[in-house]
Amino acid sequence: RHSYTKYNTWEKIVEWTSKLTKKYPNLVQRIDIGKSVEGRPMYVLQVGNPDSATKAIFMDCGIHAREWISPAFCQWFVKELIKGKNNIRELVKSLTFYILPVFNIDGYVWTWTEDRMWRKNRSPSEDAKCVGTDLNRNFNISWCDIGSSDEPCSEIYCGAAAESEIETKNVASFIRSHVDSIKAYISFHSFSQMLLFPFSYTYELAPDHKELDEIAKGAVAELQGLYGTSYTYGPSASTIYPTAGSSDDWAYSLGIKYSFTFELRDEGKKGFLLPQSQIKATCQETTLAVAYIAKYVLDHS
Ligand code: 0X9
Ligand code: ZN
Repeated sequence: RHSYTKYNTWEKIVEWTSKLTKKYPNLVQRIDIGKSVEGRPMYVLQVGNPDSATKAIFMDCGIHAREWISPAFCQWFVKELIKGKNNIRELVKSLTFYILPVFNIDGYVWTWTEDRMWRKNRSPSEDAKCVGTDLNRNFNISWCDIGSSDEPCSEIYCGAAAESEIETKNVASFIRSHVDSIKAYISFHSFSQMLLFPFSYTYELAPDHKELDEIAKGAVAELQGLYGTSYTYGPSASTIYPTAGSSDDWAYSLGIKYSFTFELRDEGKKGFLLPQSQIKATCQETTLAVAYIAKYVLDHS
C-alpha cells in the first residue's frame, strides 16, 4: 500500500496519482508530459486553482534516482495541499502547483530492482559502453561546461547534447509552454541540508541575488524552527559546487526568477539511504520552507 511515511515503488506512486485524481477531481489533475526512455509515463500533478491564468509554481522531485527522500517529499507536499490546513489553504486557492513526483522514473525503478545507488537516467550511450545521463547536467544552460563530464561512464555525464534526454525534453517543453504563468521553479535533491539558488554554472552573482538570498534566509529559518535542522543557503556554485546544465539555472534563464534547489536531509550520516523513520520530520520541516517561498511568490509576482 502507498504510504506517505514510507518509500513507495513507482507502481505505488502511479496508483496513488490515479486515486487522487478520482477522489479530488476539482482539485487535482494528472497531466502526462511524455514518456521516459523505457516508456513509462511522466505525470505532473496539477494541484490548486485550475485557472491556467493564475500564477503557478513548478516543482520536481527525483531527478537523481537514489535520492529517495525527494519523491517522498513531493508526495507529502501534494497531501498537504489537498488537506489545505492553515496557511496552505490560501496558497491552494491562489496558486497552481505543478508537481512532478518522479522526474527520473527509469532510474528510480532501477534503484528498487538492481542498484540502490544509481543516479542517472537509463538511456544507453551511443557506443553502448555505459548507461545513463545525469539529467541535472542535461539542460540547455552553459551545457557541459563546468562540473560536468562528456564521458558516458561518468556519474555526471552531460549527455550527447543539451536536452538529448527525453526526460529533460519533456520537462523543458512543459515549462516552456507554461512559462507565462510559472513564477517559481523548485527542485528537490538530497543530501546536504542546503537551499541553493542561481547561479551554478558561474561564480558570478545572479541579478536577483539579494532577493533570492533574503527568501532563502527566511525559508531556512522556517524550516529550522520546527526541529532545529540546520540548513545552509546561497548561490549554488559557491555553496555546494559549480555545475552547468542544471535545471534551476535553466529555469532562471527562461525568466523564472524564483528558482531554487533543495538538498534535503541529512548531512551525510545516512546520505542517500535516509531511514524511513526520518521521512515524516523531513517532509514536515521542508513543507514549511516551501510554503514560505510560495507565499512570497504569491505576494511578489
Ligand atoms: O550534483 C548535483 O546535481 C546536486 N547534488 S546531488 O548530490 N543531489 O547530486 C547539486 C546541484 C547543485 N547545482 C544546482 N543547484 N544547479
Ligand atoms: Zn541530486
